[in-house]
Amino acid sequence: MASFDTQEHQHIRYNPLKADWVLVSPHRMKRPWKGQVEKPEENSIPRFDPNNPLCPGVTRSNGQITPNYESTYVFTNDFPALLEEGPDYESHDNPLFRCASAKGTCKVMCFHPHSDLTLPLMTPSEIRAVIDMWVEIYADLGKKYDWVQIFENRGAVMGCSNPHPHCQVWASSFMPNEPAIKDRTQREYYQKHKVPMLVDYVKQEISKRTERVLLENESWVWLVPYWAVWPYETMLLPKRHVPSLTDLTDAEKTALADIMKKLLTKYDNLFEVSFPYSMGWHGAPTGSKASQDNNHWQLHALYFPPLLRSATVKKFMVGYEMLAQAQRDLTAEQAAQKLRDLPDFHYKLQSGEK
Ligand code: H2U
Repeated sequence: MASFDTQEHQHIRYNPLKADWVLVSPHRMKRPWKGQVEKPEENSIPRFDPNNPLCPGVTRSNGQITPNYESTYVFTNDFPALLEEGPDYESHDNPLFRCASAKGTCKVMCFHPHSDLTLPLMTPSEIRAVIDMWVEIYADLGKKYDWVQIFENRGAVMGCSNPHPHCQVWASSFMPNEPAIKDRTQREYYQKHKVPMLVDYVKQEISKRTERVLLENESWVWLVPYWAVWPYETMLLPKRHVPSLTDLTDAEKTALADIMKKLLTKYDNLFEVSFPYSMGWHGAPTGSKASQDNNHWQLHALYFPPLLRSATVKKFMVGYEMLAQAQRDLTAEQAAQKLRDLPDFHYKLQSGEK
């Protein structure tokens, strides 16, 4: 019997943040592939579309006119999943039929007045304006709500309905499932080891186990987490202990803009397509939870891209994933190698396109 090798032999890996496991099957990478590999035609997006309500000067569904903004622009979603007002209710008497009222607000944030620009094609100072607005919204909505979820769905394949560069912010009176689990696991780790889990994790990744590290600058590290599930899933983390977006220094925000431009360029270069993903920020909870000890929290951004083999072949989380647990063929280390080797100059700029 050959000795165990994570790049050759099937195994399960533990995600300490989510307290769950992923099945890794590297031997399946050797199977023949007869599926599509070609690159689709990219739809050209006009800089300004008089019918797109996210463009400056265009009328939204509710009749309001989007102002002639020149940087970022935030408005309340006309079709929000969470409303600020509603009757209070709580019923936990029957363990099978628990229910509680939920309140919140949903915002849409445009990154730039031009529809044909994505984050990697923006200048570092334009990206810095996006970061500053993220910090402002998080601080503002965090005064009232326990959780502020900033997220970007990029690409139609991720259900994004509008090509204009934008993200959404949903703030809620309750802690959603994903951060609630991470609050527990990080607290338990902190109590046991006296250091925040993700501070410890980053320290070990950059000092001892560099095979999953993709990019680093003075303040940030971009890596494929050991427990990644999606083929090219990554995390972006500060090097020092930073519980939330509002704890970032001016220099860290500038360094964040710089590393975001590079990492998003590498993502686009992988299949020479505007790389679809869902991304978002997780950090210390807010609202009524801001006064508790949140030192166990470490700020991090998560990137979940669905693409697997090419611009057209995506991974489906179905079958075994829905019924048993997540599974991947490409190892985290193989994905890291591919991403690391890509140029950090955008393919569209290489070919002279704007
Ligand atoms: P997505 O493409 O990520 O779904 O974001 C677009 C959001 O913009 C979507 O949630 C909102 C939609 O409800 N929207 C408005 O609030 N008003 C409009 O006039 C158009 C789109």
